[in-house]
Amino acid sequence: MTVPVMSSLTDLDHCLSQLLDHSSPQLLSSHVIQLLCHQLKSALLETPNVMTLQSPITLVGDIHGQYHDLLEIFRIGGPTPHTTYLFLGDYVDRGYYSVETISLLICLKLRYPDRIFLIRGNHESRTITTNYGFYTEVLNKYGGSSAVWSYVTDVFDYLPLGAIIDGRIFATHGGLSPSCQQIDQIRAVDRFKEIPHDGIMADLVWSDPDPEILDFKLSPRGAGYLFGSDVMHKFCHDNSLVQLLRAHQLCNEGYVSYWRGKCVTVWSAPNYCYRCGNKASVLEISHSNFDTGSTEKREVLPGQFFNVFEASPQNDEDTVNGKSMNGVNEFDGSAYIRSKEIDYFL
Ligand SMILES: [Mn+2]
Repeated sequence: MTVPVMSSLTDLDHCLSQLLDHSSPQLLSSHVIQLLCHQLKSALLETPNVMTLQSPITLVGDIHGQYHDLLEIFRIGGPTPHTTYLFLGDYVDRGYYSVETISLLICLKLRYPDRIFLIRGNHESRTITTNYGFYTEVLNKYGGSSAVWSYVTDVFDYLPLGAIIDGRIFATHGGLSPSCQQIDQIRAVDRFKEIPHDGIMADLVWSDPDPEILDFKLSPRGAGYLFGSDVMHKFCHDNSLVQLLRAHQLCNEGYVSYWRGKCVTVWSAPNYCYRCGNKASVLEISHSNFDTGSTEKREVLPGQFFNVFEASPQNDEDTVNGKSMNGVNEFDGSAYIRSKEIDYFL
């Protein structure tokens, strides 16, 4: 089937205004989302698995459908295209606004391709989104049709797996893999598919640092690995890197620094699931032209600033109401989350 391309910036600006210029965001039609997804897939086909990016750049961790908190990020971190953003994945599931969140990110990526960069998280997956909210939200918001879910999860297969910033910093959603010693091995992966259960691609989106260990250890999440100090240092050394930046784990203060800043978690969903009461942050990198010797006693590296923020007022409203404001009352998110035993871990 030939899908016409919606290429005009006017069309994109109209979509952005639907999402941004109303007191609550207006859903894009299923047909428009189909066109946007088709266009984004063509663009991402040309994008390498590991993007090459430069500072200044602002890194954003998990969003998980918390649309109003995403808008808060643009307020505190600067609007696009003024600020360049690298999003580290987990755009959907958990929160009440996965549809609006991913719609906005797709439109921004198409409108400002050199200012917005998106990589894949473990939730950018058909299996996970079927179980953790996005699929159900699409059914509720699009009159029982799963078409939008299908278009968007097709795009997920095209998202890159990581980025290298200033040639010195590696960014990915989860972390390291025992199957990957060289960044070139990530570059060689065929990423255009559902996230497999194991192997490099799975580990990149599922793994977590563990300050208590030295080597790799199976992850209690049931996918990916815990990685320790020795493997972290060896990976950086062997790839001429100074740091790994990642998301994927709830941080009460918005971020956590491991091994004197060698590995850092950025978490960008404040009051996660409308009940955790945590802060969130974005990481602003202004430069990375420090010498490695000068970083040894620091938790945060020179040129890096964690802009910490609290939940938006609308997040609080969602907490009070226990349900969304966008006509999805059939989908009682709070009950849904409870029924999953608040497996925040995922
Ligand atoms: Mn994750």
